[in-house]
Amino acid sequence: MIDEKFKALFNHAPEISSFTPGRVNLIGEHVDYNGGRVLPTALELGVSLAMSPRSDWQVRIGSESFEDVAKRELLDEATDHWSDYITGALQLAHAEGFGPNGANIAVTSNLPFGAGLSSSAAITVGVLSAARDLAEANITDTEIAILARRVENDYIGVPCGIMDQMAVAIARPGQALSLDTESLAFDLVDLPKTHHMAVIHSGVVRKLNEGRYKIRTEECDAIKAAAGRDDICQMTNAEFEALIDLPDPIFRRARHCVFEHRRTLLATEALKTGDIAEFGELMNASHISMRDDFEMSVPAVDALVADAQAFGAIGARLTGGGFGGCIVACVENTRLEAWRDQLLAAHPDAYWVA
Ligand code: GAF
Repeated sequence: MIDEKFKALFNHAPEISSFTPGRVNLIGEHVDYNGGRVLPTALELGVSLAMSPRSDWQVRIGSESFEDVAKRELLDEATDHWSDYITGALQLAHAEGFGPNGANIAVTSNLPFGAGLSSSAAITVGVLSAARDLAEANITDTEIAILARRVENDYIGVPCGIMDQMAVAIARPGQALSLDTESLAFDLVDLPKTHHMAVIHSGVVRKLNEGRYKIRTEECDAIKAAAGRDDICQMTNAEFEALIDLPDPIFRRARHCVFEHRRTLLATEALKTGDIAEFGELMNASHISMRDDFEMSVPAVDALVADAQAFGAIGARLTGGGFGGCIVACVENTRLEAWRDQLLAAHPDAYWVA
């Protein structure tokens, strides 16, 4: 499919093509830039990409979702255009010594727009991995994820953590990636076969570069300055309580970071021991913390989560960067269809993703 698309655009076959999944985070939100633990899993949906190198410092990018082929130069600065993610990734691959001197690229995605399912990480990781594989360079998936984060932080200008890039580079459907975002040590945990992790879009579109994500990272910087450490999620009770005089909302943001990290550790253990009821309760508690302490939810998402729980999910919560996007709910297989129909009937703007 993607190879055909590439041929139609560029009149020759690609030298490499690949698929990179999107991700959904099961628990552990806004802790990945604060030294905490996260638990994302890969989706079946994602980004397909085909590429062939050029030697003239030009980049040509065609996509199904956008009509024209974008014409960029390899060393272009970011222009706030969708093609920045690809140009930035190629530019960094080149600067690191393994990328080509330009490229033709076709890209298609079946991830919904503005959903918080890491389509941008799937693109940057996909481009960097394709460049690595073309050059047969000896670079690990973790190193690719670190480079992809640099594209977001330094080229695009979004101060995101490392979760999304690690998730799409390493996780596979059916397994959750239990990731220590400080050391980048990880292990893969099987998801229960008796339950689904359902992903539903609230209908509220959000973008990470629209400002509110950055404000949360700045609030966490204030906690870091007060605590004298970057890994604020790892604070003990005494260290956390010593911050009681921080002004509102900074203290509440700190409370979210410390307890969301601990919830994620407990949820990972619950998954490993098959305690799905406990896992669900931790998801519900995570949503309350995101809603009240981190204030990263919106009313449409809160209503969707409340009904997801009321209609029989074991647990449900907002997932991803927040301020709209998707919820994730843990639902028994046998109840999934009835649950979904009831939920979508009650929320006409919401739709089923995965
Ligand atoms: C976005 C960011 F890109 C991640 O790094 C992470 O902070 C997440 O929001 C919230 O957990 O997806």
